[in-house]
Amino acid sequence: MAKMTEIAIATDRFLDRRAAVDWYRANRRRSAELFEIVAPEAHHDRPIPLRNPIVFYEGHLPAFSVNTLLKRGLRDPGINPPFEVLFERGIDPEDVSAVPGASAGWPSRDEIQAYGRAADRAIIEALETRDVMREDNPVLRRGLAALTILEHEPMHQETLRYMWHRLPYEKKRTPRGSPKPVLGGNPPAREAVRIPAGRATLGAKREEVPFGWDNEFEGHVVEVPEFEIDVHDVTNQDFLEFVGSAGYDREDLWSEEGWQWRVENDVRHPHFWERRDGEWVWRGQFHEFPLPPAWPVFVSHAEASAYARWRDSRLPTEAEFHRAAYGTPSGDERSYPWGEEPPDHSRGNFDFARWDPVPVGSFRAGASAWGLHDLLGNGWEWTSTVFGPFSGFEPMASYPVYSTDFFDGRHWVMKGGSLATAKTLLRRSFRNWFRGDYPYVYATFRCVKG
Ligand code: AVJ
Ligand code: FE
Repeated sequence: MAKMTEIAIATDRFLDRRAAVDWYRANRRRSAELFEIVAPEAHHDRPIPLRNPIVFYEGHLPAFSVNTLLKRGLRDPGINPPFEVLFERGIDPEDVSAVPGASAGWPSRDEIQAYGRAADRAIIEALETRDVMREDNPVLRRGLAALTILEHEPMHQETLRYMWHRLPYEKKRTPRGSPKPVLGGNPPAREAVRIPAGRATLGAKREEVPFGWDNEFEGHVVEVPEFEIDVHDVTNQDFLEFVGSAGYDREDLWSEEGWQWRVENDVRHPHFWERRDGEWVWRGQFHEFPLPPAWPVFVSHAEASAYARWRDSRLPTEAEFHRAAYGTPSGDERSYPWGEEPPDHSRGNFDFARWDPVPVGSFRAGASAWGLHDLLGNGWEWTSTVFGPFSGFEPMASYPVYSTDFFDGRHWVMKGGSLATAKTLLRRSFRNWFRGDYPYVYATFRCVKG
């Protein structure tokens, strides 16, 4: 697998302090811009009932960096210990009844921002001057804690974006210079390709990447039998057929939990869709559009699985996704679907270039060896693989609870990346996951047979 030059800020013995500080500052600037979008009075709102209110995240980002690099790594006392407990970790409850008490108890935004500024000064000083790379400390080995905080922040920039997506339009303002949406016309014809049996590498070897989250290790090779997979993600137009043929009323298409979620919440269409005067509209980040037929449909795992069954197919396994995305007819494997070159905006809709998706198949330069489109960007892709540890898994020293709590059989692996995924997270081994009934995230899917 090729070197990840874009983030080669650390080698076994050397951390490019300048690059680390630049990356940290760029992260903080992007987060600040995101918080500025939200109207002042809405910062204590909870746009997703299963997540903490917006203010939590403004505290969580600096507190996570303090907890991880300064306290766990450098064994400093911290900056504001009560904040470092309050803002330590987000929540992932099963249902709203398990969400801890409403807005009571959250500090003011001014206090949180003052904390953020103090944290930034201390983190930058540490990255510039302290011994943040030490072989004798597993938290600092190969710059682990520094790289953990540098990847954590962009990961939450995606959380913020899909959370903002749920805010009413009057509670946010469109940043100047935002690109115009590309609605497109009709989608390309539905098409599938046959992928012959062959090997796929999942995860990464610890020594082969500068950084990976714990669930990416150990890298290993699996044999994948032959299968047939969609060239494009399932589109709004495709999914409209499912809605039109009463897919939401047919219990036989749904898993037991999926059906329960559907009924209890009276789900009748994708969360991003709404009905207005007898027409479907798509609720974009800053505008509503007549349903763009060629955009990938964003749905929960439960909806994706029901649709796949309706089409007499199924979701790909994690291994099939790898084989389709990174495999080649010659048997070699690539670092990215298109080859070895690092991601840029000609390859897909990612790295915060847009607020909403674009039509499927918009990036010819992003196609895989088998001719599949949009494997990275535009929307994460649900798989049929339950999120679990690879053989050789060990909780990471810098943040041991990153994955383990989610190895509960109720979370599913998503691969690829969305419009709101930073390009630094687009490495082949990166794994994302959510509960099967989580409809808020920019997640789509494609169907497989065989
Ligand atoms: C990997 C996206 C599921 O948002 O819950 C952020 C990432 N973990 N802070 C999440 C995460 C701790 C996580 N996901
Ligand atoms: Fe976090």
